[in-house]
Amino acid sequence: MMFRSTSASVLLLSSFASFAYGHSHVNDIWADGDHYDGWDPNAGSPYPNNIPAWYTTNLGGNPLYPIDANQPQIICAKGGSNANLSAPVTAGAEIRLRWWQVNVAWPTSHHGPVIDYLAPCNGPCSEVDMTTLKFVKIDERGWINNTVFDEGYWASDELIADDGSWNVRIPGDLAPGEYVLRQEIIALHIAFTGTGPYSPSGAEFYPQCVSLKVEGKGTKTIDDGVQATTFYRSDEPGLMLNIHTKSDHADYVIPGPALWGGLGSKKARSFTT
Ligand SMILES: *[C@@H]1O[C@H](CO)[C@@H](O)[C@H](O)[C@H]1NC(C)=O
Ligand SMILES: *[C@@H]1O[C@H](CO)[C@@H](O)[C@H](O)[C@H]1NC(C)=O
Ligand SMILES: [Cu+2]
Repeated sequence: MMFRSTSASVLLLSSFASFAYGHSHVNDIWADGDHYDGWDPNAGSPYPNNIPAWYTTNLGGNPLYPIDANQPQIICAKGGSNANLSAPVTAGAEIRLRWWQVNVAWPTSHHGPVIDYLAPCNGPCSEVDMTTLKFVKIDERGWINNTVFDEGYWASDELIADDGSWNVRIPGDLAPGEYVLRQEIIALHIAFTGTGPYSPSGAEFYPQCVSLKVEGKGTKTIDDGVQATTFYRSDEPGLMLNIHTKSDHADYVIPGPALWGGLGSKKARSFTT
């Protein structure tokens, strides 16, 4: 979250300024009982060659904004490039990603939805050209209820309550093969701003790609995916709103395509290995 306080809402904006460092990376990944390190662009150490988290140059934890929504950086974050390892996971199992900043979990101020997408690599994900990836949305969760915060309780708050982590289930009937999982938090705390780099809004996108090798006896292939650069319209209602005016956002529409193949919004609530 890097911004200049140029709008009339200087007071409100400055109250978020203390979070201006590093809250955009997945630090841990669990799949089929194995733990993998994530990639922290701020750590100062070389990118490890044996992790499934895609490389990014997202120094400082800078988010992407609606002006980036139709640009290649929305696919797998700024400077995104392929991970060498695809983590084995059984179709039907849960993957758990933990979002982390320097010493704490995701910042409470950054309320918003958590969304998961999946794209087949049609070969090794380590070699796929990310601009050819066609994703389907396999999970989404947005506003939950009007408790706890003035802005209400959101998927991001559930993530914080679960040790900064978010679980997503790989569809049980998915055909074996290598896939890119793209998990994304969209923070809406300054989505009401609409000037300069935040034009038309200050919604913040935090995508992270993870390469997976799905195993099992499933037969369902993903043939109807779309490119990540077409997920969002920069001025859509789910990106242009002021969440601070009320705690009831029952009318909130999660951005992006419809859930794949009639999947319901059924995020797993607990993680067991
Ligand atoms: C992947 O492995 C190859 C061969 O070992 C290496 O040259 C390349 O730099 C690695 N890529 C990353 C992103 O680590
Ligand atoms: C609001 O959602 C939270 C998190 O899921 C839950 O713990 C709480 O019971 C819910 N409150 C109401 C009134 O539904
Ligand atoms: Cu931020």
